Amino acid sequence: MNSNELPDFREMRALRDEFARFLLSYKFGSDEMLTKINILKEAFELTHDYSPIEHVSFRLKSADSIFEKARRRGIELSLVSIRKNILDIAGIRITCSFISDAYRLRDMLVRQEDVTVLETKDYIRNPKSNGYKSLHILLSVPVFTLDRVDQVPVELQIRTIAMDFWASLEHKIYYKYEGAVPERLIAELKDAADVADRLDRKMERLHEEVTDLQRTEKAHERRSNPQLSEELLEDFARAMRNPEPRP
Ligand code: 0O2
Repeated sequence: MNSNELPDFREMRALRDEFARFLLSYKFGSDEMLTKINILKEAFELTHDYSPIEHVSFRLKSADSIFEKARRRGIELSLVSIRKNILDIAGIRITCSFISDAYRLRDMLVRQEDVTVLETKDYIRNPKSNGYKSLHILLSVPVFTLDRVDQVPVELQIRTIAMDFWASLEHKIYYKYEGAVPERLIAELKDAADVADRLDRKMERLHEEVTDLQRTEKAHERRSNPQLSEELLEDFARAMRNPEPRP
């Protein structure tokens, strides 16, 4: 390597390090959100023996797709401008069992004090024309680093298993045809989205029915054996007051 090439190489390394630091703040923001989501999941499982969250995934946009989006939108190719204008660099996708869970989860997350909602796109109530459904919430969370606090934007996509199944397949087809999907496939995909929607609604109804049944059974149990729960509570209180000595 001659002396003329050395500064370029150093410059490139500096740029690469700067970009890695830039991305790191988005990872930290996602970590904050993922912790919140995990806490809700565990708290739910403990309290209700059930969790509305089936699956959580996270991705940072690749450098290529950040620059491609910047180019497509006419955004200046500087980190300052990208930070200001591209707000879906950090993305978290939550898959829920039921449509009502998606909204319940959204409510529980956005009411947290340190979470600021920047934008909501409700593609569940207002699906895209191709049939795409999902609840998108763009929010920001504070990230405390060595010498400052950054408000980091994170895009949340909350959807049901059926919506997720459809979107994954549609995404694959879209990429396979590089955006130029044949009309027949577009129509079939829209049809499949309607089937997925009917399945979601049916599952929601069944879920409500089972929940009502469980509630009635519990109330009946309590009525037919009122002492049982009191006795159990007394036993529990006694055990808490006088824990058995360790062997
Ligand atoms: P990836 O792979 O998730 O990173 P944009 O498309 O980002 O320029 P906008 O308004 O920011 O414009 O997009 P929007 O409507 O909020 O949706 C962005 C993301 O939602 C996409 O991210 C997809 O993940 C998902 N999405 C939106 N529409 C569709 C759709 O019709 N089909 C599927 N399968 N997914 C969709 P990215 O960055 O495109 O991709």
